[in-house]
Amino acid sequence: MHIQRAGEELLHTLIYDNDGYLDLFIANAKRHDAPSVLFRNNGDGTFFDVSANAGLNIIDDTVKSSWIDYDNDGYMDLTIAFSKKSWDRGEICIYRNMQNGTFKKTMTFKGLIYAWGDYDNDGYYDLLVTIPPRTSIKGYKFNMLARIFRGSIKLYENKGNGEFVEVSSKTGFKNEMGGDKAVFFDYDNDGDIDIYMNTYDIEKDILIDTIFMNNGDKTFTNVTEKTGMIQEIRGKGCSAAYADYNNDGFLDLFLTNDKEMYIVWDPLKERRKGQNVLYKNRGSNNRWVKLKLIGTKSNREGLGVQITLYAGDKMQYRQATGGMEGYSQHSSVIHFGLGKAVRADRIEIAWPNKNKTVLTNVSANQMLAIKELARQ
Ligand SMILES: [Ca+2]
Ligand SMILES: [Ca+2]
Ligand SMILES: [Ca+2]
Ligand SMILES: [Ca+2]
Repeated sequence: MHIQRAGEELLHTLIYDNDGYLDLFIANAKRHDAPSVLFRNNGDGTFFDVSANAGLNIIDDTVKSSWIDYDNDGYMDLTIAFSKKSWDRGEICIYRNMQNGTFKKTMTFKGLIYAWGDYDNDGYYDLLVTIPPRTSIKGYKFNMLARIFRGSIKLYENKGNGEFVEVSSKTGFKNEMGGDKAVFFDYDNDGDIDIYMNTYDIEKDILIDTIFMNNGDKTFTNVTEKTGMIQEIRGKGCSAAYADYNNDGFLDLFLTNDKEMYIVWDPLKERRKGQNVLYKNRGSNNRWVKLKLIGTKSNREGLGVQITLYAGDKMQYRQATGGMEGYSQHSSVIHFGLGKAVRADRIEIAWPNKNKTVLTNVSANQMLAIKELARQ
């Protein structure tokens, strides 16, 4: 494989044709004037450029791309965020995998940043889209004519029939100035995925690390103060990645930061460099279970695997994406919070090549390595 493209590129492996070999998608920034490219893995150490046939040779200004199977048909679909010069600053496009080697753009959402996660535990991934606020001119504090434009935080519920319904106000996102980088993860292990997000305080001119706790009833509550996160953020939030770095069963958070002052530019203020931050999760009495997937017939990393877990009266659903998330990489271990349950009653693992693994009565607070067994 020879890639003759310079500049910013976003590489993502996936299994778009479910043949057990990981393929490669590379998005490109428009200023480099080169299209995105999809390489099919031939399985013999070589790759073949299938971008044109797949309909993915796109020339546009890509901010982020990632793979998720939004319609649960077992084929990974592609999400791409493009930067635009409109008020909402971007467009998030969903390209559906048509199962025949081609992709079709099925949906477009206004916004710049996105994250996928099943917030209501119905087995379909929902989409969170954020737009940061901005000012009409730099140095707005010194110019009476300058205006501040609010950004937004929008949550779209996936109805499972191809329809997405906006539920932002109902779920509690209405007063924020806007959002930026966001990540879904169950920080308190109660079985409902929560959200980490950068939000803004325009007056103080700072970005705020914010945790929105999922209340389990389709609403979120800002619990940042309770979590003990530091509120004097040192810079422009760049990326967030979760992993249980100390193996205590609670997901921890690593944040990277660029130079401070994102929205407001003040010539009298020195732009200090942002620091990276590792937040250790203090945990609780809630229980958990972790899965490490080992593919044999499907790809070795288990990418594209769909996992459904039942504990008590709760169902949870995850897709294995290797932890890929735009500018950061989460742990690839599949993590479930179980709340007070002492076991998961049933865990169903659907591998990309249609093999199925079913586990029953799995005790809480352990990590299991799950090897794919060939169909009998
Ligand atoms: Ca799909
Ligand atoms: Ca859902
Ligand atoms: Ca939670
Ligand atoms: Ca931890």
